[in-house]
Amino acid sequence: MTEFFPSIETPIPYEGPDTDNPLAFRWYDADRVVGAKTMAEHLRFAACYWHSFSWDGFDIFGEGTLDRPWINAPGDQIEAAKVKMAVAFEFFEKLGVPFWSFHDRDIAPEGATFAESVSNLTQMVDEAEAQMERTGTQLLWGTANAFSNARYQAGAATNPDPEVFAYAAAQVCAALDATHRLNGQNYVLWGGREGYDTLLNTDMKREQEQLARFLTMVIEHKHRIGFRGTILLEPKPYEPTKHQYDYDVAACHAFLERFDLMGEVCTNIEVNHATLSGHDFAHEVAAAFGAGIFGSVDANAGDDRLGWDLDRFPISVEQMTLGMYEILKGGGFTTGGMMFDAKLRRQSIDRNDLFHGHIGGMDVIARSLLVAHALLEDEVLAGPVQERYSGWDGEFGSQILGGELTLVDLQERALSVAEPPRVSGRQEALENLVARYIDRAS
Ligand code: XUL
Ligand code: CO
Repeated sequence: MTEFFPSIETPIPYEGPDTDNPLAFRWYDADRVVGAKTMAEHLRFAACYWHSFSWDGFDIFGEGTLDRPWINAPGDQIEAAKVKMAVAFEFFEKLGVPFWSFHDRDIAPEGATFAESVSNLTQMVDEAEAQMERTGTQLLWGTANAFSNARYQAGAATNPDPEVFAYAAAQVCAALDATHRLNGQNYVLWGGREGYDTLLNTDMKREQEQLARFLTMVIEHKHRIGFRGTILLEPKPYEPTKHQYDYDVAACHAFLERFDLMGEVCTNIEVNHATLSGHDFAHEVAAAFGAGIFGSVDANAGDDRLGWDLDRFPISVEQMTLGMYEILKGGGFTTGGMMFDAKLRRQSIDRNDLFHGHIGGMDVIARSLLVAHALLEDEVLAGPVQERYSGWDGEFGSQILGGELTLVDLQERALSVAEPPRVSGRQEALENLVARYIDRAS
C-alpha cells in the first residue's frame, strides 16, 4: 500500500527546545535519563486508534471533515479495516510512539451476528499481531466498545435486561482474549452508558450490583486465561449519561471496597474527566495513589470555557506538571502509561495535523516530567509539607493517631495548654516556586 503520510520521516526526531522544525520533538527525548529511568520508560506514551483512525470529524452538528477514506468505504469491510490498520501502524511507527490502544469495534467491524463480530475481531487481531511484530509497537490496553450499538442504549452491565448484560459479557470476553493475545499491559473498562439519565426509570442499587457482578466475572476470566495485565476502571462523571457510576476515583474506590474487589482493579485517570468531575487532574492522581488504585492516564485535556469532553491534546505544562509530580511521588507507572485519548479539532484537515497534535502533547508531558522530577529531587515541596505535618511525627501526634488518647483526654489537656500558634500555608510562595521550576526546565 502507498504511504498515507508520505512527507514524514521515520521516526520524528528529537531536536531540542531551540529547533524551529514543527515536525521534531523539542522536549521528548526518548533515551534521555531522568532519575532512574529514561523518558520513554517514565512516560510509556500510547496513541489511540479510535479518534485518529475511526473518526472522520463528524459531530452532533455536522458531517465528517477529515480525510479518512476507509470510513464508510464501499466494498469489503475487512479490507477497509486492514487499510485503516496499515495507516494506523504507519502513523505509530513514524511518530515513534511505543504503545497503542484500541476498542474491539475500532479495529474490526461489528458483524450481522455475534459470531461474525468475533470472526472479524480474530482476523484483525491476526493483522494487528503482524503489524506489532513489524513495527515493535506494543499494546498499552484494549477495551470493548459496549456503548455505541443501540442495544446498549440502557447500559451494558447495568442494563435492566439480563440478555443485554450477557451480550456485553460475551463481547468483553472476546475483547479481553484479544488484548491477552496481543500481550496488552492493561484492560480498560470505561462505563460508557453505565449510569442513568433519570432515576424515574432506574433502580440504582440493582444496577450497581450488576456492575459488580460483571466486573467480578471479568476478573475471574482474567485469571482463568492467565492475563497478567491490570484491569482498569476509567472514571467519568457524566456524558453520555447524566450520572455515571464510576463518577471519579473516590467513587470507584468506594465501589471496589463495597464489592470486595480491591487489589484486583486500578483506575485509568483521564485529565478532562477529572475536570468534569470538579477535580484537578493532580487530585485524581493523588486520590488514586492514596487508595492504592493508580493505574494509567488518558492524557487528553479539556477547554476552560467548554464544559464537555473535548479530548484535546494537552497544552498546559502547569496542569501536566502538577499531575506528573503526583505520579512520580507515588512511584510512577508500572503497567500503565500516558495514553492520548485525544482528537484533532475538526478543522485540522491536513494529514500531518495528527503528528502536530501528538508531538505537542508528548512535548508538554516530557517537559512536565522534567519539572516534576526537579521539584521532587530538590524536595522543594516535600520539605515544606513534611515540616507542616511535623507535629504528627512527634510524641503527642503519635499518641493521638495510635489511639492512646480519648476525646476527654484532649478536653482536659486543652484546659492547660495555650492556643496553638498559626502558621502560613504559603500557597502563593509555593505556586511561585513551581512557576520558577517551569521557567528553568531544560
Ligand atoms: C470516553 C473515553 C473512552 C475511554 C475508552 O470519554 O475516554 O474513549 O478511554 O473507552
Ligand atoms: Co479515555
